[in-house]
Amino acid sequence: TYQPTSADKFTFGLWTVGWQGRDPFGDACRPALDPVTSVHRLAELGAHGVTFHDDDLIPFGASQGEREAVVKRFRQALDATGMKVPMATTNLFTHPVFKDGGFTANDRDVRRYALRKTLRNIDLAAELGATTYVAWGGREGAESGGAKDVRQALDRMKEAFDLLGQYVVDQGYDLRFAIEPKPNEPRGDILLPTIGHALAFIERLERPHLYGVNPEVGHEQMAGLNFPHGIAQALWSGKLFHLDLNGQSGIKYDQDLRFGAGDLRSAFWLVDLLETAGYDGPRHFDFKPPRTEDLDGVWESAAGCMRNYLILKERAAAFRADPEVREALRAARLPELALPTAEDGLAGLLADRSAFEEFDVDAAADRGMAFERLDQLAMDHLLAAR
Ligand code: 3MF
Ligand code: MG
Ligand code: MG
Ligand code: MG
Repeated sequence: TYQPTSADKFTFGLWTVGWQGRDPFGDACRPALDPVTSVHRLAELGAHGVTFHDDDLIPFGASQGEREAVVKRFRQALDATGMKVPMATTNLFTHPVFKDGGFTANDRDVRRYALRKTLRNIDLAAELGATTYVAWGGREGAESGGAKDVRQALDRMKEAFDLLGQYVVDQGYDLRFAIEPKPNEPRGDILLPTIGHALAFIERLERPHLYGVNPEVGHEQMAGLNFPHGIAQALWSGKLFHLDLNGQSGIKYDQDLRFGAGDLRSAFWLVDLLETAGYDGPRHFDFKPPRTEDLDGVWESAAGCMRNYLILKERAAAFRADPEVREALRAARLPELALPTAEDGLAGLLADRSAFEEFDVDAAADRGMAFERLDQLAMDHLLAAR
């Protein structure tokens, strides 16, 4: 019946259902949503939890008293519904002070402010039981070549993440960081634009084990990249700490469609991968119900994200269980890819005449790979034609 439960670990950013529809060309077209309402509505729909930027929950510039009152009410909603907060993050992009970035702004005072704003929300994240802290550096970048010394900006980015890591260790928090790559928008070019850039950056940090990635479907697709392939490499690296599920149709602005909309074939392979690779973190949705929708449409869109995930999970499981698929996988020699290429070692490889001197190159070149049959079986399962 595709009815989600808490065990499915579906989570939503407060900013997703709460998006009022403000875009570069148009004003808000929906009322502001009280985070407490969102917690209750999402719980009713079967979600496991919510996530938030500091400013989604506590209005920017709120006094200490206001802050405490907001957190208290929010906590009560969590307690009443059983909803969790597995992840939190910082808004270092909305206020004009961050127009040239947070951790890598040319202005040192802005960088120090960005770090303090982040440290403050890390305390709240830990207090609410979050174990992942996401960092999306949407304003860390440039529109023109001379405006940013990228090597120095990366030094400042490393400095910021090392300080945050030190803080978490000093405080004894059970919290790891997940860097969210995006190639562009709102900056012309953003630093750490793809999963691969982020993975390489992490290895330069003082405590690499504390940092992973939070890849978003649409962000990689904006760069023309294959999202399941990126997720596979993140998993292979032990770095898939969290992810942002949504939908995107090709290389264009960040569409944030509900999960399953956009590139459906990619969504199928993504769910297949997550469900077979042992990923047990949240299935987190970072989408935007289109501006055309009223509040009913917002909840319809949120429910659709979860429903589509569960449908794809069922379709992917049917694909894997189908005996014809197993035969097709064998015909496509997937089991052979799992074998080491030279378990006999370099000496064995060099001594093996059948590997080179006597290798029948033409016969090997003539072998078909039978991938089209395999892919059609996947298509049949995806379209429920089997
Ligand atoms: C922008 C995003 C961000 C991040 C968010 C999470 C506002 O394209 O994807 O959403 O996901 O900052 O931390
Ligand atoms: Mg995101
Ligand atoms: Mg995004
Ligand atoms: Mg997006």
